[in-house]
Amino acid sequence: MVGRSRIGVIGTGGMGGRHARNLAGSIKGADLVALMDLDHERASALAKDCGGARVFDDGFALIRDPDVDAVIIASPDATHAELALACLEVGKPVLCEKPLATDVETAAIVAQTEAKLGKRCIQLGFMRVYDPAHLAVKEALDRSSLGKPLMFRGVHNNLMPGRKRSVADVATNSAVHDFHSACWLMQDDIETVTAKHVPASTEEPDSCRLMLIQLAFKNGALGTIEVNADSGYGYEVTVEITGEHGLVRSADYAGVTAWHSHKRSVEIPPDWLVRFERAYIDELHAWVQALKQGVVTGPSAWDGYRSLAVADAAIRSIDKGRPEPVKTIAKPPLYAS
Ligand code: ISE
Repeated sequence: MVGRSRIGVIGTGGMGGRHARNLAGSIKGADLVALMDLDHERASALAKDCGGARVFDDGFALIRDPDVDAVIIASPDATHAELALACLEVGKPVLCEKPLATDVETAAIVAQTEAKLGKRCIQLGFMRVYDPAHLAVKEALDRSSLGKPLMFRGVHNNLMPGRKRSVADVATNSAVHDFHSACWLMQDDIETVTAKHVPASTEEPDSCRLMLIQLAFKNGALGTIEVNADSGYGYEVTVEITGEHGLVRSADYAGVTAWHSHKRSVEIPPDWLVRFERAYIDELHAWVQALKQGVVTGPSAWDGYRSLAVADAAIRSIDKGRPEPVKTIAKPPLYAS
């Protein structure tokens, strides 16, 4: 793709709206040319805000449109896989928000379909790999002064008052970020998962307020991940890696510290859009630059599938009350590197 890339965004809620505004604002080399949402009014208002993109009522029509070069999928989770498959069908590059699918079997179909094409089209929206705080941890690990990584700790605190969440939703919609971060930073796959949860209410045992997940990596390293569906105070994501010679922890959110009425307070973000504001811009900039080179370089459909395979093991572990193996298909050669 040589000239400016013409991007269509499917889904104009929080995430899709952010991608659209970023595209229309600070991303060089690309233009927002199309938007799709079942909420036509919301999509039209966003199009007006973003300089007049065309508005579609059908995501598949947007994907097939000859004046759309590449697609961002930011619609509800359950639509991601079929829309990604439609992009593969017409060979259009796609930045697909996580999760790749809402179940591991469907995610496998998407990854295998792309693998059969023999060319990467899909990038997954695991934006933490573009987050300065996570990158600083990665760089510290790459300097290898810490020695061999032995333990991963992830804390993922959401703030979603009043939103009832199930075990499957927390595992496939939220924890997939942490599973991907763990594999990315530890440079290894997860072999076994032991998960437990605190229900949001005792009358609904499948509801999930908090999930605690223990990981056993293939190389013998360990991990723990806490996912809190509603922290009650704010939105925070931290990672910490223990190595043979020390440990590295991600820096806290660099918010404002305020002194007032005999108190000192530090700003804590309300959600991921604020906490990862920089990461979303850098993710989109990197994706667009790769489009111009005719390649896809960020997290892959295999990363999306693998994180759902871990989520599936966590769901089975909670259901059966025991450690569960991570079951995956054979890794296609397309994802070998
Ligand atoms: C949301 O969809 C995201 O992707 C956020 O990054 C994550 O923190 C949140 O739990 C998800 O619901």
